[in-house]
Amino acid sequence: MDRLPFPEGFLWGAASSGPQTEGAFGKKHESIMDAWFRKAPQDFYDGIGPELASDFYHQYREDFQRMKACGFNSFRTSIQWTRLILDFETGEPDPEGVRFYRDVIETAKDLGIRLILNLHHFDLPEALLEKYGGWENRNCAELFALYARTAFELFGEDIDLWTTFNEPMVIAEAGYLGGFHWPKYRNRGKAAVAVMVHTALASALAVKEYKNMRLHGKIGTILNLTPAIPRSQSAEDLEAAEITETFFNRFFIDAAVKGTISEKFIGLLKRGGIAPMWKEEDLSLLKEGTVDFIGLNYYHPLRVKARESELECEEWTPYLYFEEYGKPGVRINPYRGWEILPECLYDIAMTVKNDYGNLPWYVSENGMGVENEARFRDAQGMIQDRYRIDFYTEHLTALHKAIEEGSNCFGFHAWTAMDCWSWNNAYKNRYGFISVDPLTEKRAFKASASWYKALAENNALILP
Ligand code: BGP
Repeated sequence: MDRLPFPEGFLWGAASSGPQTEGAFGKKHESIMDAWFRKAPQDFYDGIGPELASDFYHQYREDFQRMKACGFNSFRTSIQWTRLILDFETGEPDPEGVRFYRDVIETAKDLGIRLILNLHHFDLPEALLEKYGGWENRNCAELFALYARTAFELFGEDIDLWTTFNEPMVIAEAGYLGGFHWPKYRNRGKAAVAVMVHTALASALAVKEYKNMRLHGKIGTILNLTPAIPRSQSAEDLEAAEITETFFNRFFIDAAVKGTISEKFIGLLKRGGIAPMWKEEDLSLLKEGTVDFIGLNYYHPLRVKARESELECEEWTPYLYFEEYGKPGVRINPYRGWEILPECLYDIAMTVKNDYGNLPWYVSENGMGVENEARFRDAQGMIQDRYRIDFYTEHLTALHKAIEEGSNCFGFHAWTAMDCWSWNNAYKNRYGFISVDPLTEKRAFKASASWYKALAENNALILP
């Protein structure tokens, strides 16, 4: 048996988010996800929306006990802007939201679960989309900083790890390029760039607020670095991968860690005739708002190739320069359509070490979503999710290698603790250590729960 030890004090736990777990109970405002479901329920798998989610709003006390039983020493969730804030223009909090989050924080603390609080997980208030055009408008960055300040004032004494955004790239990509999240625009490259710039700025402004308040904790952001792998070593395919990296990966990590926008990114915009939509002053703000750490979500790589046919679209979009490449014969998770390639987690870890000053970082999401897990129930009714244990084992082995080689990783968070609602995929694919029946909201441990507990308690991966 091989024993792969992890650094002392390593964070073990899972991530989730407010909009995917709490349910809409008691919220005074709609997020864009709530509004999307109201306007187009047919977009959602099995017609299930975010109103109930996994009922964390009522069950969080028991849910934290369950997480403890999975060996968690930490957990990330997000505050919903639309729950905490009553008045978006002033940042005035809603007492009911304050009471809820205060109790969530206390409950986790009492059980010795370190809470990482995130401020934005795809859930912009619908009112700000309607009034300002959402993240396309710089004003939303200022309003986000007001909201962040309120959160720091309320909970800054109790929380020592904060993050500003989860996967801001997905906001631009899914909402303005790929058309699969609200507001469902396709190939609006210029708007996508505005969203990227303004979310990066919003994060920097929040970091700056936090640092000005001289609180005791640390603040970071959570990004998805989906490695771009070229189809071949031809100049054209290499360029396609380079552009994908520049646009989809490096923009946010450069902005958050170095406080810069790269020449390569600016060159790409120039090539598309897009004028930079930031002011000199914004570049200084990025510099003043660099993070203390980063969280990186990793699920799958993205294989790309040079375009083989011209893309027909009215506006500039980064998809003009590359297209996805489905390599035959690779391992795929068929339920999600995502390639399984654990060694990329090693590459990501080494990228942080080599290109970003070996900044402290952690794996903030990694996991495998599987459809219809009920078929894996054993005679006792427990879901035997061996595939999930194997998935994590392989990824943790790759991570361990990078840590051995000096990558400054301080934790691993699975996606996720309990099965949860996942945007338009709703409850299609299940990711949890704990199953949730979306009709009855009943919970049950899967086999992976006790496996994870042993992993966390040993602070080591034991390989058979
Ligand atoms: C990540 C998001 C999570 C979660 C996860 C799985 O990108 O940060 O919020 O949704 O993906 O997504 P899905 O359920 O769509 O497979």
